[in-house]
Amino acid sequence: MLSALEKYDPQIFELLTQEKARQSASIRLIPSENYVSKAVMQATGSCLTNKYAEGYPSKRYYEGQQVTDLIESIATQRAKKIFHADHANVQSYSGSVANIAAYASLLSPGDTIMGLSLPYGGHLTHGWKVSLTSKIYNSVQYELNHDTGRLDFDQIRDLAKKHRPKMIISGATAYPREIEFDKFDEIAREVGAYHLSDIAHISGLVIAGIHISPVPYADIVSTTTHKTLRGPRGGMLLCKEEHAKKVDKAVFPGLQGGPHMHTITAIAVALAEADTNEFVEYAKQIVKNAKRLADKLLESGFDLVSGGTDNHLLLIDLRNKNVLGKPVAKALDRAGIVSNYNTIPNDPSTPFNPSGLRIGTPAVTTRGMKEDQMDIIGNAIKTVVENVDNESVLEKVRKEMLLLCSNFPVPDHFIIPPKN
Ligand code: DSN
Repeated sequence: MLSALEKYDPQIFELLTQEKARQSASIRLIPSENYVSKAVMQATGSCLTNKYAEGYPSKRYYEGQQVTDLIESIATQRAKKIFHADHANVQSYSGSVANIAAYASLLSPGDTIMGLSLPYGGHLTHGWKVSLTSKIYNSVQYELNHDTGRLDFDQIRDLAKKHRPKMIISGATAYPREIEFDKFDEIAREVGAYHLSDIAHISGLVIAGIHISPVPYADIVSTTTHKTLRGPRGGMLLCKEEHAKKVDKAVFPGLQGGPHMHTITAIAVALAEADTNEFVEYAKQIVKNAKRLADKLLESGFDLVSGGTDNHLLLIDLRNKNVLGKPVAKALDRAGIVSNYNTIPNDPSTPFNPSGLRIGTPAVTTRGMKEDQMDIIGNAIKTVVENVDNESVLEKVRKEMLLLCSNFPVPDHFIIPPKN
């Protein structure tokens, strides 16, 4: 029987089928991507996409909120419980919007913010020069230590004392080590700054207790919901009670109109899934897999920024391989391994053709892969890096990856048992 989509729009149906096949037949190592459960997918594609709900539960500007109020309240309660937060706002459309809302809630235009520079692993919205955040606010950027590839708290403290930012941002998009949120907080208190912590990448690890949580320290915590947290694409803010009203006002009506209720519904489901022992085991395996992949790559002569990983991602410094990140990422893609090229600290090359490659293990771990499979993937990466222009070798690797994928099918069907 033809599905409605197949019947109505065969062209889009065909493209979706191709994308599903691509996701199934490739080893997806982009550390910010994952596969959601059937329950999350179902909630995302639900009738809640039809509903406007401007406002907050019991204070809406449209009628017909009998169900939406309940769903948003459940999502908020679950977020508060799982992160041990005073307050949660689940309406942000994305992590970027969540960060801008966090600024808007506590800062005025022209105030100084201080975040990790993008080429060192910070996010665009942490004040990088092409982002609106550096135009609205005066942006000061800290870097990683060039020798260790790690956060350098002496440098961060010196910069904070010099520039007296009103807000310091901790968190990153390409940092393989544990982030000492307590140290950030100490510096923020020293200079009288607010502390925003962006845990988009690691929120699933924080929930599972395998990365320190910033919630006890930071004034506001932002996260996306689709990376290690394994929910739909969305954003979320957590904060101390004293900032709750300001945060809510900044999200709506400050920045957004109607919240995406289908996404909020799916966030609620993802949070229930994350509140299980299965999820904790999953998160632990993500880190075990990343560490094993790191060991395998080090053994094969690769340089890793900071020498390894504590979390879900690795940053390969390709300079000793005499090849840049972009041709490697493209060759890997042809060989069935999907990654992204990335800058490394103090990169001698350009951001559009940098010296590094960023890989991570959340998606392959969802497929059920473990340490033995990381060895296979590590060997495949080595072969590809040494044969970037050799199409027959890449084709051989692609077949090996296809076999690996067929042994670990996409968890189209994975169901996390609900907690009783
Ligand atoms: N694009 C996200 C990532 O890949 O880390 C950050 O926004």
